[in-house]
Amino acid sequence: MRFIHTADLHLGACPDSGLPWAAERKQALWDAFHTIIRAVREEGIDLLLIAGDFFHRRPLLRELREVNSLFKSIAPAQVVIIAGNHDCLQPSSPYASFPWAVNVHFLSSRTMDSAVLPELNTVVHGFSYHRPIIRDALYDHLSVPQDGMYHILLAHGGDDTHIPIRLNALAKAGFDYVALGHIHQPRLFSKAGIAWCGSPEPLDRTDIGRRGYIRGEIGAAGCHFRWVPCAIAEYKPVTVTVTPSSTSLQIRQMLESRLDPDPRYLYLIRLTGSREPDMVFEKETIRQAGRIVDVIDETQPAYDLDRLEEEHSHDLVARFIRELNRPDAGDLEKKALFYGLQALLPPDA
Ligand SMILES: [Mn+2]
Repeated sequence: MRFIHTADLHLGACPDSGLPWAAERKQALWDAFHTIIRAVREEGIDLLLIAGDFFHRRPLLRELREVNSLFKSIAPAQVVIIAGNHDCLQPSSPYASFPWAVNVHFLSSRTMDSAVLPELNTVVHGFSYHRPIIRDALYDHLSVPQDGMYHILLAHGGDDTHIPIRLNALAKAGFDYVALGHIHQPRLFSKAGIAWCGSPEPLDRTDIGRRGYIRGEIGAAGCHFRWVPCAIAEYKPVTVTVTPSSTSLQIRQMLESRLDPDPRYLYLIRLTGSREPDMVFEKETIRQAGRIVDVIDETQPAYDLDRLEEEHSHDLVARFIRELNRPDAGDLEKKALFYGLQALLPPDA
């Protein structure tokens, strides 16, 4: 029995909203779904598992019609879905009453339910979120019958406010495979047969690294699965160390030669090092170096402390510098020193 496990597609989300490529990013989430549907069709997949947060928020009726017609097109492959915290099943959601195709099994109950798939000798267990926050460890005390069928758990969560998950407890429950959603980075526990597949496309600038889905097989030899990359975009953090002579234009030119111009890469730039005390780096100038989602300035002002101490030998500034600029000063003291000097000194110091 061959399966594809996906989750956290967040259809309808708008990553990089306000940036010039935002429309492309929104479309990329739908493209990821189309890629998975194509993989099901072309690779002879029997079962498509969607472990929550299929939609970023309550789906629209027309969106459900859209996905349902694609699900219908991959029959006889079976599809099992649960709702996660983002697309949780509130009473007014069209999720609750949608007439799905016969090969689609939506586990809409708020308590453990199952989809029995006799043609695949498989039972998929799971339930849906009906509210965005669930603090109870609802997956901690499960066990499956030894009835000769394959048992899969479809589940969503893994942090304190979205069903805390203990891997040890899950591993003991006896599932052939546990298909998890909610965590956007892929995390595979091959021996335990448990995995978070991660989102197939990164959702925002904190979603660093590659994204994809899981393809697996359950048979007499047990369950084997691997992660398959499919994302169009990839967010990459880049740190730039500046010096007191650096300017915004220089940083932009340096980045132009350093960043891969392939539009799939989206960069998050972090500036570190020391700058002229009155230097303000212009983010818009730096951004022109490529597809840069943000520029975070963590530079420290390069004060000439000896000169300042001499010039201010009769006031608070010199005492402040002596107090904080000790050879054993840590990062916190250095920061306090820079912030303190910014506050104490007139703007043209
Ligand atoms: Mn989630």
